[in-house]
Amino acid sequence: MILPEYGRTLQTAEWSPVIDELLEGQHFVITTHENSDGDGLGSEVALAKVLKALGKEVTIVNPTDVPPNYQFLKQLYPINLFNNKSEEAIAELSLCDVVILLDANLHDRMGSLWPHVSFARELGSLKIVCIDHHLEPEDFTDVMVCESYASSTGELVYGFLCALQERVGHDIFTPEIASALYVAVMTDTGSFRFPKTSPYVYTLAGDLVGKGADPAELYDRIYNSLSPPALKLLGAALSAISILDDGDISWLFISQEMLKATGSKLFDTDLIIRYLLSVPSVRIAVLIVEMQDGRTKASFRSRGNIYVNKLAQKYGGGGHMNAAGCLFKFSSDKAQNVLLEDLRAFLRDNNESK
Ligand SMILES: [Mn+2]
Repeated sequence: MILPEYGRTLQTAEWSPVIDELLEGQHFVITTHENSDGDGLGSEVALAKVLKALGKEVTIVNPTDVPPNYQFLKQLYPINLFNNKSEEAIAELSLCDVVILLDANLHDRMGSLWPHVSFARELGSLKIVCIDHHLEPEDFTDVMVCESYASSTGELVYGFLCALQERVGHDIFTPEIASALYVAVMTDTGSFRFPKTSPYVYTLAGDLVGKGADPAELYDRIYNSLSPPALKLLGAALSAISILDDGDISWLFISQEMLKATGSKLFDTDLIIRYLLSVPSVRIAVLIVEMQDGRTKASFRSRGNIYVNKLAQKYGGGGHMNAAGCLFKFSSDKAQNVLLEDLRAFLRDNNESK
């Protein structure tokens, strides 16, 4: 199996199509995937501030709300929540020249926003630009930069801003832009320790600190931010983890009942998955969450050369080699049965192809 290209950086010329679109457009909507994370949000804020400073109209509109530990990013740039009734957001979409999708490469990752984007595009000259680092991009945009070697979308946006800076001929980084990008890169590299943390990532992180990002403060805001209910959920979740198949699989199911009993929310489950890989023998970690609307969310993590995005794809999801996820449109009982069986077959296949 071929590993993703590692540590490459895009040449300035390779950014030209994106630079052209962004310098030409006047009215922008920036968005990211549902259940946004630090990479999507930090990248959005950084890019919005740069475009704004270049005299553009820029609105960030997301399909789901900002998690509590990233709310401080709203002080750097307003982040709007889209809901279908929001006339203002719909008007915004129909007015804009360019929609920029960050940290996602499938149209349905835009959630409730997509029907409006697609409608506005049919009506007028709306362009879609995408910057992302997930595997297997879908062909639905006008300009797509999707580089799976990159640790984060933030890493790509940083490279883009360096190229843009050359084109416009003046410094475009401010301490706030550096901070937003630092958040993006820090969170998607698991604080600079995941496999794609190349020498270049450390260099760019150093540059961002030099430009005014404060690593201690940003780390503290994001990671020391558990609410008491989230801490209770973590306790309940840790004792519910099962280690299966001689230590190959770690498995955790979080029910609505667990969320209710601890007073926690869906986004409080995001911090839990990292504990599932903390047992060295584990090759695949699975977190299954029963959602309020009857659907089931599954997240996968893996160690080494196991492409969990392939597993997620089977159910319409996607992601990276070592981190992926999907959404089942049916109950958690059924999802667990289907998944465990498929997962065992998947691991067997992986053993054979080794
Ligand atoms: Mn990302």
